[in-house]
Amino acid sequence: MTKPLNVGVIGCGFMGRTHSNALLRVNNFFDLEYQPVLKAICALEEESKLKAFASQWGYESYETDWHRLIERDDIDQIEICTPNNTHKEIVIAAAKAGKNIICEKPLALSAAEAEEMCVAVEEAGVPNLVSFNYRRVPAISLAKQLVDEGRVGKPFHYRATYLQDWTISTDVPQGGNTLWRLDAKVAGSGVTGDLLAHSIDTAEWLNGPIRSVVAKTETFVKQRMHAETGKVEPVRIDDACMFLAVFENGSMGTFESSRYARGRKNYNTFELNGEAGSLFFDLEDPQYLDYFQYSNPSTGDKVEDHLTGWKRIHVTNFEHQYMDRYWVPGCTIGYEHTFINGLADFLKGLETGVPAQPDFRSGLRTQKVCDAILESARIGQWVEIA
Ligand code: SOE
Repeated sequence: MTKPLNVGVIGCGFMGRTHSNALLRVNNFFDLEYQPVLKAICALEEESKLKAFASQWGYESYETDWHRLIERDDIDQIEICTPNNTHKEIVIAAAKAGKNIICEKPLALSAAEAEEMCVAVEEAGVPNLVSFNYRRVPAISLAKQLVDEGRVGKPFHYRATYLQDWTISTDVPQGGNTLWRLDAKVAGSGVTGDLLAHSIDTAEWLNGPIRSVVAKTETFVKQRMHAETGKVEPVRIDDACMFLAVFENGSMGTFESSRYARGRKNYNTFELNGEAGSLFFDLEDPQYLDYFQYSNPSTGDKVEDHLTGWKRIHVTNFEHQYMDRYWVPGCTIGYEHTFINGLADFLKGLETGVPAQPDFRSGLRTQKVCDAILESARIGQWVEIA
């Protein structure tokens, strides 16, 4: 017998859809004690649009004011899919009301805000998760497993890129629907909070904490029309950011992110080079993890010979994390499944009492690194992570 878990989702854009889909599908694929019920969708939308969204995704009701949603006794869990500048207030209210909370990334506009949010959920004792969905790509889970098994060994280099190209045109306005990502007041930062936050979360998960960074940011288009005011306004987000990092384990990192990399749509890659082996992943080819083995992790003996080379692992076997829940080996899953997998982990955490990660406290790390990057770009010096 499953237990119903009544969910209210706030936001009905791109992320509102990914979360709605996960809520609908999770029990089809995972055996879980809890069964989400799509109780209410909430957004600041025209009523007709909201009604259409509710009916398309099967929500029982809709709300136009998130305060009202949080006050409702028939809601157990809140999922926050709204612009970044709204996260803190919603989280604090939802925590006070005793709701479980899943919040989209980046958790907050700054580490100071994120700290307040951590305190709120910890004082209220409510389960919480930051939705860094790429941890739930099976090939990235496999990378984590290989690191934990010692197959990379002592790490030397971590190299990440996160490239897109959708803001190159000077005609793209800032502000409003989806384009709030270009408005610093709403997004907090540009590629640093939006894209590098993903790269940092993955990097720290695989390679441990970053100790210090030095960064350079650039804003290529200095002014854009603001969709809400109709006026041309200065652009204050970072369009591109490059930073160097030193990890606590002594390895060195390079990170590059841009929304001006013509032809790159969601090119999120990483490579980790260690003494025993190397790993490479590319989100535009997400079914594969590339692995180079130099030595045996248990004996340390060199295994390199004339057949040695990079191995492309098609991550679709039942042995690969999450893949036994889906089809048969060789048959792939996609972007939307990373949200289903994340929700399944969260619901399992409710069941077992072992919280899914990254919870807010762990997500705060990424926020601190983002703050340090922006500070370093501002002062032109290395900055230690607080
Ligand atoms: C930005 O274009 C964006 O939608 C990010 O906000 C998401 O987090 C990323 O996964 C895809 O790109």
